[in-house]
Amino acid sequence: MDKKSTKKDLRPFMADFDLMYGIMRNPDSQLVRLASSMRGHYADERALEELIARGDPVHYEVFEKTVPQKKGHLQFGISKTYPGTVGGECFMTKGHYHAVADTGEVYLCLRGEGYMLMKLSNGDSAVERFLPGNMVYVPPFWGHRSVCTSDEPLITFYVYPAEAGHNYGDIEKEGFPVRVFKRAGKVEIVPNKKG
Ligand code: PAN
Ligand code: ZN
Repeated sequence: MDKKSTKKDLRPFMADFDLMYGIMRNPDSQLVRLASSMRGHYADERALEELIARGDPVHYEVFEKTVPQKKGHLQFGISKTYPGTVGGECFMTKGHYHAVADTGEVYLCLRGEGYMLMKLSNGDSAVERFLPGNMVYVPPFWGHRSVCTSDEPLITFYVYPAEAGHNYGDIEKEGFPVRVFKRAGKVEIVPNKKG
């Protein structure tokens, strides 16, 4: 390959997806969040500690191609949230606002089911359903968290402005206005006492 067409120069490139399984075959990075990285996020802290003691399972993974974190570029990847519950509460991502707050994001659901919980810092909130083929539009300024309610991983493909960054802000303390539980196969969305 010509030296000028290396990845470093960010020439056009290709990411290879298996849409059937929702896999990116050639990611540059993989982020893994275990139960032990989720302290403070679930309602039942004791159930989380028990889960950590029983083997600290993976809650979600994020696979990305590396692009410059600069205005003009687009960051994209696959987010994979595993099935499971913590005291009945469905496995979920931590959730964040974007550090550059006026940047949106799209999430296209490829496999599995769940919800995108969203909120504004003024107290407004929204919930959208993830089903294969559903695309959730997260407008600028909205904090967002994915929740898996299926018995298989919730897999989404996302794209956002590469300069956006992450701001975990009030989310660790406040959570989102609702929590998603699954008990005896039944999904329930309930108000969050903390949120
Ligand atoms: C995604 C998320 C990813 C993990 O890439 O970062 O799903 O979620 P947390 O960052 O909340 O742990 C995204 O929304 N980026 O903006
Ligand atoms: Zn985001």
